[in-house]
Amino acid sequence: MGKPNRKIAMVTGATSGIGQATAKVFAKNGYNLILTGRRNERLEAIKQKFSTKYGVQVVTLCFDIRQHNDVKYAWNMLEPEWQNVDVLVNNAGLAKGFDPIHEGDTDDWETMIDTNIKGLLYITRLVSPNMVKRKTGHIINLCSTAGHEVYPNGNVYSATKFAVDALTKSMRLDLYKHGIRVSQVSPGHVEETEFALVRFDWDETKASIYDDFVPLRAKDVADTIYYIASQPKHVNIQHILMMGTQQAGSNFIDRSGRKE
Ligand code: NDP
Ligand code: 8X3
Repeated sequence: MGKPNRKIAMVTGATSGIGQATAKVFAKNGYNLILTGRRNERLEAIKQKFSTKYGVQVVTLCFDIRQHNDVKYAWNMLEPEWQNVDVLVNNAGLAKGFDPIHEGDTDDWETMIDTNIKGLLYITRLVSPNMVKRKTGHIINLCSTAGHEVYPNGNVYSATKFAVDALTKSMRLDLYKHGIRVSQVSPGHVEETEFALVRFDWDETKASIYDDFVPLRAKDVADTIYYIASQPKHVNIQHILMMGTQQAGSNFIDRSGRKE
């Protein structure tokens, strides 16, 4: 891949859902892309589609974000010009399981902590030094309503998103003096994603959680992320908390039917 001649957006977890929709909106707006995920076939298909349709350059990095050495290796394989990321969207993440604390699966807990907290940190640690060097850059973290309030059986997932909220705030304190913006988006339920399927181990019945109300769509969140990224340089939108109209909080959903 040659030298990029326009701005670069790096989106983690771009093989599905919010990450894929975010990659698309940045591509539509002329950004070159670095896209990450574990499913290489999907990454390659998205690369092919976006580079053809939008005329942008796309680099794919296939790794498990929990494996620090693999993340470092992939990053170090990038040509130096590609390491000058303008916008980093820390999106890769997941919920696994929906059990009360005394019945929780500790492997699920490890997966969520390693992905949502440690993975986000590994990426940020690699990408942010060049932002500091260049005195420019924008980091946008995917939090959740679950990062601000808890709900029954949400325990460890919520804890990881409370951690993301703390990291967004503390990253901003560390980086604002270097001209770097740090922002966060906290959506409620979002369909057109694999989130519920992953949480419930691909059990489609259990994952049918959007049948009786209209949640946000992946594109709604992607457009919000792009809105944050496209403000003038002196403006930092620190946080957007967003839900579908039929949701008023983690524990308040109007499930009386989909009001399209
Ligand atoms: P999806 O399951 O559709 O997408 C998750 C993405 O994260 C995939 O691209 C997946 O890629 C990637 N990912 C997961 N685990 C790993 C890993 N170990 N290594 C590398 N990549 C990984 O879910 P969403 O789009 O909904 O989720 C995106 C973010 O939004 C998450 O942080 C989630 O917590 C947050 N969120 C989601 C909400 C929702 O209701 N959907 C609401 C609020 C926040 P691959 O499998 O190819 O590795
Ligand atoms: C995803 C939204 O309510 O399932 O972060 O935790 S919720």
